[in-house]
Amino acid sequence: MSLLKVAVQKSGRLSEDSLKLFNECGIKFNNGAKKLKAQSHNFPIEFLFLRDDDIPGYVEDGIADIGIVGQNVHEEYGKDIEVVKYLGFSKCRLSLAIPREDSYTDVTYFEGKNLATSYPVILKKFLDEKGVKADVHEISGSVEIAPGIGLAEGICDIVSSGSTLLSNGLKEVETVMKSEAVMVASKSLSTDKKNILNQLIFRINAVLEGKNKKYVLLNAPNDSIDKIIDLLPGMRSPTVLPLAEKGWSSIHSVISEDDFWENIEKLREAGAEGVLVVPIEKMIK
Ligand code: PRT
Ligand code: ZN
Repeated sequence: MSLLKVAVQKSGRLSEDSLKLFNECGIKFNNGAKKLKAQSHNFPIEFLFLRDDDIPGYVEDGIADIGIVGQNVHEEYGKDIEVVKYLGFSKCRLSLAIPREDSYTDVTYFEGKNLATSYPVILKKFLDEKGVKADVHEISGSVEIAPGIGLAEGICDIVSSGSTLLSNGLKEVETVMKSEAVMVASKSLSTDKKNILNQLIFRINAVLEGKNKKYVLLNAPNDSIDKIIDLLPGMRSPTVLPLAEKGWSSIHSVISEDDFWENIEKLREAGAEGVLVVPIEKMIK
């Protein structure tokens, strides 16, 4: 029986959410001592805990079969591996930033400038596409301090809330790429391993589908049922059950969180009351 070897970040911004995802997929393992490896006892998976920068290369070389990394790392290393699932966490962007006091019009600002980044491949590709020639210097950490110490005139770095740029006197002027965590896989998996990966992706889909959806239960007078059903299309069609009180029904449906907030006023106007919104743990279409 094959084991699918999964590379996840040992410690960092991706670690907790990556392990949480496997946990929500019902895949149990013991990672107590933060070892290099751990095997699940209820799913044919073995975890390898690595630095995120090493994951694309290890997946390409077959040391790991699949891995979880930021799209930024996947693009930068450009390994011959494929993205098999967008995971929706660790969202951020790779942006160009310049000193706050400088005025900015467009990307031609960067012509002939010195730029510091940990993502030279992605940045050079972006500048090439825009027809801008700049000097790109690779530095491995604390990119945001480069302009302050005279090392560069601008930077290209990961931005999430923007507070790191702000506290270093910088402003974000161009988004180079948007990123989220992705599952990457080797292009040469055996049939056995592909089957395990498909089972894993089936479970991940069920978890991700459930995340944005809510189970809604509400009471309504029978003559409002049609109007309410129009507002709650549900998976196939909503469930309608009679209440003990004559002339009233309980309506159950599944709705996305955004649609729920958009429709709540209309539901109330249509006669809905006693509305309950319940989280969904897994959803299989
Ligand atoms: O040790 P190892 O090499 O494994 O980890 P690492 O230090 O290289 O990576 P880590 O754990 O910092 O980030 C892993 C991945 O998380 C990145 O490749 C991104 O895909 C994603 N991610 C999401 C982020 C951020 N948000 C983020 N805010 N990566 C880094 N940052 C840093 C950024 O470099 C900057 O210093 O946070 C600062 C900006 O944050 P704000 O909120 O101030 O804008
Ligand atoms: Zn790293």
